Amino acid sequence: MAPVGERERTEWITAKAREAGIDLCGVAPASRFPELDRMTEWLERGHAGEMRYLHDPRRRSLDRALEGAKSVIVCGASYRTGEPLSTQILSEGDRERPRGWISRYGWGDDYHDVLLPRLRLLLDAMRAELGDLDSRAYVDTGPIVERVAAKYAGLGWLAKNTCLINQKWGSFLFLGVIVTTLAFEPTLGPDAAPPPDLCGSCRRCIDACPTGAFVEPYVMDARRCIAYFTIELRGPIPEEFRPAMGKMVFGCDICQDVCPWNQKAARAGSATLGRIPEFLPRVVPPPADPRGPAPAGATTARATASAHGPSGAHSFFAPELEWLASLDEGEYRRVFRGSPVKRAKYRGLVRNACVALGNAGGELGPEARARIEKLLERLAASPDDLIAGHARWALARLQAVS
Ligand code: B12
Ligand code: SF4
Ligand code: SF4
Repeated sequence: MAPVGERERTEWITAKAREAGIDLCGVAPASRFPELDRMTEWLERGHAGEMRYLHDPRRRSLDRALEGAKSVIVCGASYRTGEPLSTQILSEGDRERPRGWISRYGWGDDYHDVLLPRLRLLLDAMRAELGDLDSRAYVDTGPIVERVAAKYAGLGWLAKNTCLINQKWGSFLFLGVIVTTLAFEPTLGPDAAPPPDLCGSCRRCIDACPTGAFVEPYVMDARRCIAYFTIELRGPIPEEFRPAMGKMVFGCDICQDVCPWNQKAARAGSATLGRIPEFLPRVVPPPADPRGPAPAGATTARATASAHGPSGAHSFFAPELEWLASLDEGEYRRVFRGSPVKRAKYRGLVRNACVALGNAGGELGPEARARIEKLLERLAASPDDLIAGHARWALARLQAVS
């Protein structure tokens, strides 16, 4: 029987989401959220950097995103796997094979490709059971500030590191939304307040951010964030920030890794591990021998706990920096097909790997240093100015710490 009342619809969609493998689901009314009133000032201060799409005026209220919108269904999928945190791994260093850090959210398959089909399953079920309504599903791609919607759907609080944190699951959550003209009962009920802010007096994320990206608690200047530099920025990374980037080659997890709520979720063990296997770190088989059988296709195996895959294979978990810096464009495409890392583009990723190699100087043994200098000299002669410039910077930095 089709769910008729607003409350029944909400119970029904929440159960459907669970069936689709989604860890969290809630419904918010498509009303004006007070956080969005701060958006204009945030943009005027220039905090969005080159992310022009954030200026889209539809992002400031849900009814501008979809005319007649009544509800927004928000889904959260955990991407927390059993692997250690960046703060545990990178401090160890590796004299012979320095390793970089791909942010946890980039280890597995592209979350858009994993979450959107699940949201579309919900959309199909809604159309079949509730009639032909105007609804749209988005994961990042729509003019919606998903974390704000998630707060009012009861999924968590907007924390000082600007992430949405759920008390049980922590913040390693991907969010996706369905905006619809059909009314569902809000999960929090008509008068209930959203989940309380549990940051309290803590400020670990603010103090740990290596580039000082939080201009005040709850406010990020994206132009100082390593995730922005390594993923969104297409040109050169400002030199003043390069040393502080350490060995981050795609995104950054520090302000989440130091958060007690993620550490608490980790201590809870398997109860808070995500249910979606596509988010486990990929392992890339070595390129096929040109004299051998057909080339290996997209990445297949997954590494669950180790930094290394089978012999000759590379894991996305703490990958070798020399491997990343020496990829050619064809190999880059093979390795990162269907991965979030492809957003950085080839030249962006090699740029990032050069910076990380420059920052690895202090820990290198003599053989590794000689090999890396040779690699950077080759990249410094690249016809691509972006790669060549960052390779030259890395060489100079290595020499400065010798
Ligand atoms: C642009 C963007 C980025 C940018 C900017 C980040 C940012 N803080 O906005 C960059 C590239 C830096 C980035 C980084 C990351 N991102 Co991102 N990103 C987005 C995107 C596409 C839009 C977010 C947005 O609209 N930002 C605009 C600003 C205005 O939002 P805001 O920071 O929340 O700003 C508000 C506050 O400053 C507040 N405010 C202003 N003044 C004051 C004062 C006080 C006192 C208070 C209380 C508040 C306040 O008002 C502002 C307006 O609402 C969303 C997807 C989506 N469509 O929502 C994903 C999204 C937010 N990102 C996500 C992820 C996973 C990441 C990374 C973890 C990836 C990584 N590891 O590198 C990092 C996390 C870094 C961090 N600490 O936020 C997830 C977050 C999930 C979660 N649990 O929160 C999202 C939702 C993607 C998804 N679909 O899952 N991201
Ligand atoms: S992602 Fe890294 S650089 Fe960006 S705010 Fe968090 S700690 Fe700072
Ligand atoms: S580290 Fe502390 S202040 Fe930062 S988000 Fe976590 S609880 Fe909040």
